[in-house]
Amino acid sequence: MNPTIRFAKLFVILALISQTLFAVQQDDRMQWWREARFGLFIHWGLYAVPAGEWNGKTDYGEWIRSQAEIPLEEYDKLVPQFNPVQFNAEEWVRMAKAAGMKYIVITSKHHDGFCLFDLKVTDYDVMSTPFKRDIIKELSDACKKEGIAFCVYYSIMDWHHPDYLPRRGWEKQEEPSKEKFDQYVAYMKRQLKELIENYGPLGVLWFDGEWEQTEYGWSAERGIDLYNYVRSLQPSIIVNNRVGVGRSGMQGFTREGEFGGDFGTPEQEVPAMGLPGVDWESCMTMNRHWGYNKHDDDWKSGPELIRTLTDIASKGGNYLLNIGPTAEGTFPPESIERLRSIGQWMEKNSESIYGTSASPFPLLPWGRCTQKTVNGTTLLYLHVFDWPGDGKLLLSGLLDDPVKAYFLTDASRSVLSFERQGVNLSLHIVAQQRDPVNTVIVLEFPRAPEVAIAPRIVSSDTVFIDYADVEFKTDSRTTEIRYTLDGSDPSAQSPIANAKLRLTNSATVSAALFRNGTPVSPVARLAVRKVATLPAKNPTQLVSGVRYTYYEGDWDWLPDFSALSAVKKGTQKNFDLAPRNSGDNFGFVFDGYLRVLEDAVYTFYTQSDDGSQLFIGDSLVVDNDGLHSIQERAGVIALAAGVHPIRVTFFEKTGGEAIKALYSSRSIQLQAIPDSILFHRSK
Ligand code: FHN
Repeated sequence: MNPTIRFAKLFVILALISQTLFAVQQDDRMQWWREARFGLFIHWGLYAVPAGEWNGKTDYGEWIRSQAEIPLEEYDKLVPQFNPVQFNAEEWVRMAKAAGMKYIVITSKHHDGFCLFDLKVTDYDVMSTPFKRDIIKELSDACKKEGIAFCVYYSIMDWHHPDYLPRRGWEKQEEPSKEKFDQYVAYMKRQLKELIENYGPLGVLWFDGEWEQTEYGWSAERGIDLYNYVRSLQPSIIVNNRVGVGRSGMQGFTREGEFGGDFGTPEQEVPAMGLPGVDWESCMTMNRHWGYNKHDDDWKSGPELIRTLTDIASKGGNYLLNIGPTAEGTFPPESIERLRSIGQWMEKNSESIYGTSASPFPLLPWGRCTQKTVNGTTLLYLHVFDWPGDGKLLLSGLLDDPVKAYFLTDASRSVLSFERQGVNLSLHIVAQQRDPVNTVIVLEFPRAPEVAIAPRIVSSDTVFIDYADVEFKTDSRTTEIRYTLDGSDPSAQSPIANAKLRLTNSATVSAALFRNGTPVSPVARLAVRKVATLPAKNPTQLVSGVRYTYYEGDWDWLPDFSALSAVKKGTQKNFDLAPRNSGDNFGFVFDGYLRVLEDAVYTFYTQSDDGSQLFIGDSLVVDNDGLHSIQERAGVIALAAGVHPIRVTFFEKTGGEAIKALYSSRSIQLQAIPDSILFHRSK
């Protein structure tokens, strides 16, 4: 065999082996975390002393120094006031464990830069307070004693360290530089080395504060470097996606093509559906604040928290539930009560949460479902929130009968009867075992049951100028997919989908699963549209770059810039944040022309903090408006080859700021719109 071919074959084999080995190592490392499903988040630090109140305003939390614009020397007066003499690590851990929590993530350093552990690299830590006890050490020891995984939150953003920039928008700005930020990263690495070597092994390193991306500061490259660094110190450590810059805002998942660490981090929300094969954890507060706020009485109830835990587990995620302890070192009584309420339910039902994976059902109107396989038997755990009035619990699409059904809390495992009507199975459930919050019923199967859910219709394009290739997908093993193209429901006479379809006209594709000529699943639908391209304008006297107009103002949404007076105008290569006077309360309008080389459907994106919009000609293609951390939105438009007007608008209120415009097409891989295709008219 030709040596080159032999080498190529060997290379492919080695690549496959290393990919498999990586996946196995990844699974081994993540296993305890995936099985845990439930953890305690603790936000604690100097900000507990003011307890949310400053100069008469009472809605602050852990962001108090930034939001109340407290100068550093003023904020540091909290150091001698931090003396949580009632802190008892073992008591905290016991309460978390009794609630069914398997890991604890505590803020070792939040954005204010203050550290709850004894450090050599800085005195801005708990040993400089009257308390003089190493909180992280005590909590780490208590976790080890109780068999709870000890994990730490660590903020990349640091409002105290002189080498972290940008400073807060209201502070005196300093000239940033890559070298200066490199020094800060070196400081971070020294801190993390002390954390891992003196308090480890850590379960999770929960990074945060990654969103202030600047040309000199935090970036994807720095994130990957830091991930590799901490993994080199402890290979088994798990790291969230906020180590990099790929997180899509509070939705929390990692944007396609970006580095995402080991798991996604939705915040204060639960995704509508889980993503198969993607690890994620929703972090949420019990009231409205992460850090302690003595005025915040807006507490979620125990039942609500139990159902949230169930909802998250039913989608294959973890729940990181937060407590903000007081300056005295205690959990708020309301938090203790909720831990107790969750614990009472978990004591009887935890097997329906731990080690489970996502529901095989798309949606269940009366509750949720989790599942696991034990010794070859597949167990479905039905979580009944809303009890059926007629005592019949409907499971539509369950094509296999369970060999056994019973209430999880029924020690006698008395069998529940059920009846089948076609693809629907209904369980007869009498109310004697009912739990008012969440009643768990177990269905046992000899193998994973088949659930007929609507097939997935996947199209290369939903908008096209020439053709769209459509495929049909299902996990079902015993059915066939039949489809129509006119929006009508498929029937036993409709064609079977057994190959890719190339559509050259607009269509509404409908598809369903059939077994023996009978439809057994809901109908899936997808509209695909054939469109004409927008004609090019092809203006003359073009020169490279775009025009920018800079404005200042305090907005929560993009303003009508045409009604405002410009502060500054100029030209620059791309849609970047041009030189500006402040880090907050400003906006830009970028105007110019974009050259595309072929007739095609183009997808445009903006990634921005705060709001942005992108127009081609008069068409609003991307709407990413509003107050948010880094968030990506996209839109499509068909363009004829040539030059088209493009306009990008952007505003920043406070905190991190960033704007990036990207595009893609069938022949262009997702990328920032290059300088080389951006122009403006010289006159
Ligand atoms: O800014 C922080 C906030 O203070 C808190 O720590 C949350 C918890 O995930 N994370 C950031 C906001 O996304």
